[in-house]
Amino acid sequence: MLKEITRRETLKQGLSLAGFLALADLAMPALAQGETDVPFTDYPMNFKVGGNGVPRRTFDVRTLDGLIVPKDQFFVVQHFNQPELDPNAYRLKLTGMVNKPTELSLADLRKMRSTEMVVGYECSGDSPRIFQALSSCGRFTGVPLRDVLSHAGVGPKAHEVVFLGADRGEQEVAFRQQNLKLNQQFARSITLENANRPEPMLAYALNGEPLTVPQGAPIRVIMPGWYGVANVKWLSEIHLQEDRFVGNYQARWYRSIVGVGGTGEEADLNTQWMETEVTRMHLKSAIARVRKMGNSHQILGFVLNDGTPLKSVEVKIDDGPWQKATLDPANTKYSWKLFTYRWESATPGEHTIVSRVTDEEGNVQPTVEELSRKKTFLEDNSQFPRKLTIG
Ligand SMILES: Nc1nc2c(c(=O)[nH]1)N[C@H]1C(S)=C(S)[C@@H](COP(=O)(O)O)O[C@H]1N2
Ligand SMILES: [Mo]
Repeated sequence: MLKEITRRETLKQGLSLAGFLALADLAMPALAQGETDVPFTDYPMNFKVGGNGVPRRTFDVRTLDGLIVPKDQFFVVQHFNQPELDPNAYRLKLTGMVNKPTELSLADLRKMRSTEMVVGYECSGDSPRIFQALSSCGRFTGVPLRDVLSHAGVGPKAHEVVFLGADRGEQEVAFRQQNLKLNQQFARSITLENANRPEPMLAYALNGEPLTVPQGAPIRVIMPGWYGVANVKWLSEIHLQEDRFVGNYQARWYRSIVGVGGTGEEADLNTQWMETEVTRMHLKSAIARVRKMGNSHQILGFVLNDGTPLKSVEVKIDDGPWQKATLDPANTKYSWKLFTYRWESATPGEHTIVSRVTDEEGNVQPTVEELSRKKTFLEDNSQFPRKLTIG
């Protein structure tokens, strides 16, 4: 817990990059003949996960090269340890308001109807600050969550589905003047309504291979369209209850505080402070790489969102107009959505390029300025200007 407090303090001071990342070597991707990547000049050229005691892995978006991130490059984040569960002894418990308390082995789950989906997601702490390095996309295979729930039978009063991970650690839990140090399992919840949608799954494979231990083996939750924190790894128990679950990582650690109305000054009587849970991903686009191809440059980037169809992705060069980018036809509803823009006759010198995405419900990716009323750092989907020099 000490390291998390330290991180929170660090973030408060705006030194988050140091908390997340440390400098180290990382290989750049191979390119086709005659193509070269134009390096970003505002980027720490080499970076990897900071120590902090908890093994994390970042994905260098400059290596983006298709919808699927290789399994050994997919980003990894968690709060506690990475428990190694024996797949033969593994049992998923279904407890609480179920018709019959049930234990399912890995073989039981693999026998059930399987589903497969390309899903892209990011940690809600991902942001331009850390060069979007806590995001990835892969093909997950598993069992639809609602099949597992109906197998155990959902009791008539159940409303809330709580997922418990096998990982545990000390959490500092504040109650008024008390500060309790509790050793607890990682736990998150969703409503029964969300659990019964067709997409959520209990996954056992990524890109066609069994999950590794850091990825939550042998079974994890995948909530397509949601921030990473919903995807509980090392799933050991699903608990059904009537009331809302308000655990530390549900109701307190993962929330945003945004001022609405008035001036947005902290003491302003006309500003309403909205405190919301971290659930579905907020609409984001980011430029990942710029590749010189013959006489033109290709700008490649990705979009992450909740699955709402997109209206447009646009790219702006310096003070020029917003220009339409092209979405990759291989994109799927819950994948990250790749886009390209052909930049013709780029003039030598320094340039700033930025992308912006709009969905069919009229949501537009905000600028940093437009997000300034959010007082907390999670869910930072602000536009991400990049700098580069054309030779
Ligand atoms: N059991 C467990 N699951 C967890 C977490 C955790 O600490 N414990 N962290 C969550 C968070 S904050 C994120 S962003 C995602 C990261 O998933 P990944 O490591 O597969 O990329 O896992 C989520 N699932
Ligand atoms: Mo996260």
